[in-house]
Amino acid sequence: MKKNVLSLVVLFLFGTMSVFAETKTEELKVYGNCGMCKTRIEKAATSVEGVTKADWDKVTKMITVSYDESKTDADKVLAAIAKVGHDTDTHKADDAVYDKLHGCCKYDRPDAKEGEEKHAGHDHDKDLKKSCCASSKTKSCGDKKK
Ligand SMILES: [Cu+2]
Repeated sequence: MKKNVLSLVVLFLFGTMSVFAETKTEELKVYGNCGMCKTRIEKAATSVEGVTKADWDKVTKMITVSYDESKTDADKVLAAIAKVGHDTDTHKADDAVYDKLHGCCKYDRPDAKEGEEKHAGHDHDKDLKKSCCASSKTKSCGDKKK
């Protein structure tokens, strides 16, 4: 008898959950540098059907996304973000796409190949970061592409 009550409670809980599960909010790791990255990442995330909110933090490198679970999932969101050049823990951006990013957006890739991504001796990217990414304002970077 007690078991029956318990399973009823469990069933009830699941029922309640599915009502609230329509919109799911998750925090996910996305690699990037500056305000331009933020714009690019959030634009990619919100372009996924079902995503209602996307907010990327350039300090923590975490994106908070809210989406309709019946329409999409975290995997699709991360895939869309990787497509515009930003690595995530589950999806890697194409090298070609990454290479086209603005200088100050060339974040340190989590799986950077030794000697290839990091040139010892000169540090263009560091200087760029200092000059164009010191400010959190998106425009300060000056989008040079296209
Ligand atoms: Cu950037």
